[in-house]
Amino acid sequence: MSQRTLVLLKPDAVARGLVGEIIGRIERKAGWAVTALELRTLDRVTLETHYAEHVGRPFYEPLLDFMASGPSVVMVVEGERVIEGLRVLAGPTDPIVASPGSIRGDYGTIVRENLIHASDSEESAERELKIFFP
Ligand code: YYY
Ligand code: MG
Repeated sequence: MSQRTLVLLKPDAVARGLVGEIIGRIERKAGWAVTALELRTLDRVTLETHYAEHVGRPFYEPLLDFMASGPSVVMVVEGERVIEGLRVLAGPTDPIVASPGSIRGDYGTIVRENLIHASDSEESAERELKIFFP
């Protein structure tokens, strides 16, 4: 079942020079392909829309400040079961509990600076792709 998902390589991934490493890992999954890619500093309105489910949470404002702090890589990735697969490749939200071998588990320590966003369901992917690629 081929799907499309929205992937963000967050400002920490770009600042740390991990973009090539992370994209390489995505590309090496059989049949997955990056079909759109742009370096973009995300604006407040885009981030508020994207993270609407978290409004009011204690981490919300620092998260938006962090996500606007520098350029991100905004991507569409397509392929077999790519929505579920990218969540597995990214690992759980907290990089300390994310398994080694996952992107967050291999490169992260701080929850806010967890390197990558990937849509968490078909509904989220459809919603988020429209936000970033209207
Ligand atoms: O989908 P995912 O990115 O794994 O986590 P969410 O629970 O949707 O949270 C979005 C984003 O918010 C997370 O990637 C880091 C940040 N965050 C945080 O800074 N502190 C928390 N306690 C929870 C999430
Ligand atoms: Mg989420």
